[in-house]
Amino acid sequence: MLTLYYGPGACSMASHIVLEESGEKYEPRRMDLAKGEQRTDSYLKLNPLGRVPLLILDDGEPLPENTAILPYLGKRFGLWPTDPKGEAKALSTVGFFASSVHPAHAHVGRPERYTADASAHPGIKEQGLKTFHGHLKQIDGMLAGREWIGNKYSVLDPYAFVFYTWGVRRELPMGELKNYTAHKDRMLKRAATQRVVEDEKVKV
Ligand SMILES: N[C@@H](CCC(=O)N[C@@H](CS)C(=O)NCC(=O)O)C(=O)O
Repeated sequence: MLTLYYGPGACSMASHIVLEESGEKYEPRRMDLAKGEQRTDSYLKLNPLGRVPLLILDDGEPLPENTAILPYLGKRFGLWPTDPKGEAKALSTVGFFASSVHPAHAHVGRPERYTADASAHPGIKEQGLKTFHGHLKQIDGMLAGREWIGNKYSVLDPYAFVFYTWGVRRELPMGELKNYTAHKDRMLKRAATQRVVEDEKVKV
């Protein structure tokens, strides 16, 4: 059985939604990131990176990083393209989300990662928010004229949904992003998304 370590409202919500939707029995393990549970010795033994999500595979082996976890879950549950071009495009999107969109937001929430000089934090946060907003607009563009990020619903969609909720959290004018807002509404019609949003107490 799979186990997912997740933090409410964190990027792990993507894997949480996928697992919830899979119909497979799994063990959800909630982490209190604000309390620093991700830095306890017992957790660091499982994931020395000290982050969520962490997926524990059936044989007990830990797998960190969205870039690995989401394709793995997608392949397991039929939520990942099977043709080479479709798969390459999905990996391209996962790479963009994990290495551009997510770190832009980290500048807003974790400026101390980028400089020890606290007087520079407001500038880092401000620029991070602008960059993050720009990426959300790009995602809105990716969704123009389509229901889902790929040709059909896949693990990319819960991942995109996470960033929408972060835009709401940062009080960005998300309603202006019409395609992305319609995508968020489609996500919210899915029972698994509803259950996870309720469980993680996420504002959308
Ligand atoms: N590259 C990692 C980043 C994971 C990450 O930064 N997770 C955040 C939550 S969204 C976290 O665990 N933060 C806790 C911390 O930084 O202490 C991935 O995409 O899986």
